[in-house]
Amino acid sequence: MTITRTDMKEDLAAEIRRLARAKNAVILAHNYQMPEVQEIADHVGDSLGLSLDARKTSASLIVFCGVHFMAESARILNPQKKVLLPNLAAGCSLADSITAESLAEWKERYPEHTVVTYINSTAEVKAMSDICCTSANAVSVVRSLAADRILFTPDRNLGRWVAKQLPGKDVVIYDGCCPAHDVLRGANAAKVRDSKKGAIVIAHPECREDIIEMADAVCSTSGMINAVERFPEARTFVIATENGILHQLRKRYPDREFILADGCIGCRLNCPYMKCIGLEDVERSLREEVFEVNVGAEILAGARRALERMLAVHRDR
Ligand code: CIZ
Repeated sequence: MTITRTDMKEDLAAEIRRLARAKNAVILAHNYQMPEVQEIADHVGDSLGLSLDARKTSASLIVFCGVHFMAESARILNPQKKVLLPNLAAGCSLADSITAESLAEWKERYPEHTVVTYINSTAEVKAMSDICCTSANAVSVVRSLAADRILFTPDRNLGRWVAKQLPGKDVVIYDGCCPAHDVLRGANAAKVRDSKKGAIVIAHPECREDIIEMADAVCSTSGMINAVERFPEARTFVIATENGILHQLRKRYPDREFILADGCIGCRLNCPYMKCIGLEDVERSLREEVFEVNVGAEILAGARRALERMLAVHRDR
């Protein structure tokens, strides 16, 4: 009998599920993870959905298949639980574009402004912020604030999108970005769209303004999956975000065509950090209980306050 790569993957996936049951663990995976990792997860979603899943789980162990700040947020919302990140190399260029020092400098420049920080940031930066947001709730979070002067960090594209929708707010925007989104240009995406008659463009708000302007829908990754239903006549969708999302889109809508807005199979719309976790890492993570994500008490309390304020915007609705 020949043992194929598929057999090996299936064995590994079965072992992961066995370990997760034995250890009362929940596996959370972001929409950008590799398809085989999404398949073994209990929940797959965007930052907001996964934060909510992390908060309501009764599991004692959370294995977070995403990038570091996501596992850190799960830990902040569940300080009594053990949170594991299967590969410590899973960082985030956007989160690294702002530090506690650079935020302190911006806060000094804009002392009257309320600091709204995108969840794609370190715990230290969250702790220095008034409130957090995700791409799914950035507009409603800023709208909910009594303050009119906002310092939005760290993603400049998301900040511009929020500011455009809330003209009554004076939004100062920090200069960070996600390279996997910022690389895309409108001219490139328009060429892809025009090659398919009637194609609909769905974009993530981390994309540049020229992409946002041509998009038929702008949403978080989970919002993008749901947005397809708003266009029942459309057969082809041009997707402006990281290539990992294609797995959920094709699974949920097997009769539709999804193509990436850069026209190639994710060679540019690719986050190397999101792809550092493989099934072997998840299996080891569960077996050895590595790598535990910890946050110091003082920073945890500050970051939790900013995250809880964000979650309250949903509760209050
Ligand atoms: O999943 C998304 O939409 C991303 C990349 C961020 C978020 O805020 O959820």
